[in-house]
Amino acid sequence: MKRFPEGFIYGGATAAYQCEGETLTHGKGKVAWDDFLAEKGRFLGDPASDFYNRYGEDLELCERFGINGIRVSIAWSRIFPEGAGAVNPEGVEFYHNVFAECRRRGVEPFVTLHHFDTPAALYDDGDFLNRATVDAFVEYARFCFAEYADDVTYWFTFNEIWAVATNQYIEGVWPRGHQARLDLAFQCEHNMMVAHARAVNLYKEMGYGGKIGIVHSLEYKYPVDPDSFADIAAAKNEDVLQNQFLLDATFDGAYSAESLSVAERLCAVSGGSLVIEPGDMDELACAAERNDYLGMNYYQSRWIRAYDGPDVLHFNGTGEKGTSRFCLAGVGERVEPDDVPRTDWDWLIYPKGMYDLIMRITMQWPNYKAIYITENGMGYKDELRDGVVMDGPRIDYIREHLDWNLRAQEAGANVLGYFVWSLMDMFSWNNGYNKRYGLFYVDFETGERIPKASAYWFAGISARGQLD
Ligand code: BGP
Repeated sequence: MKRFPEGFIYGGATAAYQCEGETLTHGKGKVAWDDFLAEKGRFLGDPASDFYNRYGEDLELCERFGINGIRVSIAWSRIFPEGAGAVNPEGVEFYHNVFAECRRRGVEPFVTLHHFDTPAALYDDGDFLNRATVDAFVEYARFCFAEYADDVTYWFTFNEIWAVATNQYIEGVWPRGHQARLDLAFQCEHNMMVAHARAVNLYKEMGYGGKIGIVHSLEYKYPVDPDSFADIAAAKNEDVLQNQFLLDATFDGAYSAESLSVAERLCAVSGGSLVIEPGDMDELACAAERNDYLGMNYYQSRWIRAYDGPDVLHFNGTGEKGTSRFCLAGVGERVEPDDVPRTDWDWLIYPKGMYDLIMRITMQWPNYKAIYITENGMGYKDELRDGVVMDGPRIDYIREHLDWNLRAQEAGANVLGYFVWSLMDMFSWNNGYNKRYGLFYVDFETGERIPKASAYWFAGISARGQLD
């Protein structure tokens, strides 16, 4: 019998664009997704889960099911419709109301400032490749820190810089995406890390009493053949791209010689180079000891082998198992081992990878202070039959990850909470509405919420404080 520590957060995660709906109403400014999705014509960001109108119901469900923490993000363009300048008072008020309801229900809000939804005006000008977006982000952060100082104790600056970098500049599946531009991917990562550091430094220098950190999306990168130097090097390329470059910046405030040499080599593959502006490294260095925690999103790990061919990138956005390809010139090729199960979207189910990553962080960046697992969960084609959803595979997935999580805690890691992705079914960026993750089923026609079997199971874990 394994017990979670006192005060552990049994959370549910959401993100503004994926749950709120009301994408172009109540004074909200546009984001790039609005037109992009409309042009593609497969699905839209409306109605999502209609959280904008139903957050009261969702928080009531949290209270009833022992979910004592919720990840929400603030939609930047609800506050500043143009990204900067005029404020939309209705948007500001909305989040005050959400946070007040959280308090009433005893659900701690963990609030992210940016979850893939840069205001369109800034996105169109280059998103975070343009340093003007960095400046605008810091001003938006300044506004939120002051406005919600009494409402919010736990802040995160960004959700998953890696996802932005890969989807916009490597896989090219997000609005106006490019493919295989490793130089742009690294530049995006660096610039967003500077924005993070500036926001953290601002928060601490203003003397606010809460806590702040960042959410990274991490995957362990194993070489296919652990005895092959070429495979080890390929796995390291991906590791630097996704994990190490960002974690160095976060906790060392500097890039290690290894990360820099991989980054420079890979930028050169795309014909570019990494630009570090004067003052950037000072900001990073100053913020490195000021992070209060790391948010870690973990879904899967990867097996990589050496690869000499041209770029071959195919993203499985439809749930047709076995259609993914990720072979990147200069980096490596992802291979799916036969003995590792995968979801219909080719996501490898490998709970031990979470343990390996947590333990690596405790050893390589021992100043991490604390970790929250800010997302973990399973996308599944849930079916509502006779009013119930029996999502056994999701329960197994969460149980196994919680088990490895507890093993990491027993080995000395300081993990303070775990948020299931997702609290309720939501809109999925590349997959729309048939890839469901929620503890609560959402009927997207009516907005009705129905607790799945996993919600009852998770409530039991929370009530007993242990995994059985
Ligand atoms: C994470 C994102 C979430 C969510 C999740 C599931 O990377 O932070 O926003 O979307 O992945 O991804 P997907 O919906 O693509 O299956």
